[in-house]
Amino acid sequence: MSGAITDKERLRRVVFGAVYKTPVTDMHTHLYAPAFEGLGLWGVDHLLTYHYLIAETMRQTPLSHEEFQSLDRRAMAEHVWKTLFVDHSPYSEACRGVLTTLGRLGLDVSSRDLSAYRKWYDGLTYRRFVDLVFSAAGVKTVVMTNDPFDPRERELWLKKGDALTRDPRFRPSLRIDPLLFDWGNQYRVLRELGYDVGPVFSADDHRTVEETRRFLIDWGRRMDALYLGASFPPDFDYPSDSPASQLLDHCVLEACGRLNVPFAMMVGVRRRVNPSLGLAGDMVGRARVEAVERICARHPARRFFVTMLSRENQHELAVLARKFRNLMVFGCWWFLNNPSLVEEITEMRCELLGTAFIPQHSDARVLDQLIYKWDHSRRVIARVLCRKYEDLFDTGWRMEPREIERDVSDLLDRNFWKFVKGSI
Ligand code: FIX
Ligand code: ZN
Repeated sequence: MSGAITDKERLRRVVFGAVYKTPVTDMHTHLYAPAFEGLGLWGVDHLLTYHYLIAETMRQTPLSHEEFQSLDRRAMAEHVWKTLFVDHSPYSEACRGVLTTLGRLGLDVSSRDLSAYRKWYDGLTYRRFVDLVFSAAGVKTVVMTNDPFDPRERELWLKKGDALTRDPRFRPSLRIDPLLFDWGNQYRVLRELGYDVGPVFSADDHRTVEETRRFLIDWGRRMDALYLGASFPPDFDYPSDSPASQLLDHCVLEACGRLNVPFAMMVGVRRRVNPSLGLAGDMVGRARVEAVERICARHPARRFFVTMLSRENQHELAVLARKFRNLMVFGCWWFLNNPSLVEEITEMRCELLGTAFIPQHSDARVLDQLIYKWDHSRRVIARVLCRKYEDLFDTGWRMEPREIERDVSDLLDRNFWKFVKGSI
């Protein structure tokens, strides 16, 4: 091989270069395109009031949850800043992320001057900031989490339609947790939208089944959704008599087939174990990998993106992916998105799955976060891949840079698109 890499120093440079320069497709975020009129969050005050930081602040502040929640956004941000950054060292992942982001935006992190950071954003528009952040983060596409059960978002889709999907950097997904887990309330939304469904979901109620399928297909098409998705509690079982299991079998997976899109399962979240914390009140629990196994086995023609929230589920999930080619493992989700766990999980996935997985998504809620979430993840992924390629090098195998670049492009971008399209 003429251009083969013949020393480990060059090998490491090629690996880090490939990981840092490959444009990313970020397959799960809570970001919004500029057309979503103010739903998109950005700026240092939203960075500081990210729910991860609220959870950490509530462990160190004398304020009650209620007192903290009564503050306005600026006051909340100032309180988080004082509590987590001034009164204590900000070495938690979410704190460090704020500083990585500010530094990468060119701000003097050592100044600790929050008012100067705020001032820097003056005069910027969200639209202009999107250009800046996508370039700084090396992200080419993000997938949004689009929820037709959110009244504000539903109204925008009904009013603006495909005007919401014109920015190719923001691609929609159709999120359906409320349908699966709150039918008793959410069936009314479907009725308001003209779908003739009943107050109780039953597979024997053929009208409700048909109309629910029609709703999913209509909204999947309206959004041009790349996938349908939902999160699941640790005790989710499949198949079962639960409405969620019945809806999957009779409506959701049918709709995915008609739309020819995957279904994304995010498994292992226990919602609002501490309701007073709001979004920060969710918890992790070890889930049943057997439920994922059975849904992949029973629906071989369907494709499933799966991420699990519990560290204890990661090895089982990676082994399961060796059994089912219609299962694509993705991301180090939420409480796993910390360098020590990203490293452990990514190394295990490389050893079990080679290049056939998607190592990360950002789950960003604030646009600026794309910068740190991908900076921190690239650093770890590059470190792990270096070890894997060095081990390979020690066998006598020799690689060209283009082969490493190919592998990294698969991991950070192409595996997602090939799985969406059904070509792997
Ligand atoms: O279900 C989800 O999409 C979770 O990612 C969110 O509920 C969670 O709040 C989050 O943003 C975690 O990073
Ligand atoms: Zn999410």
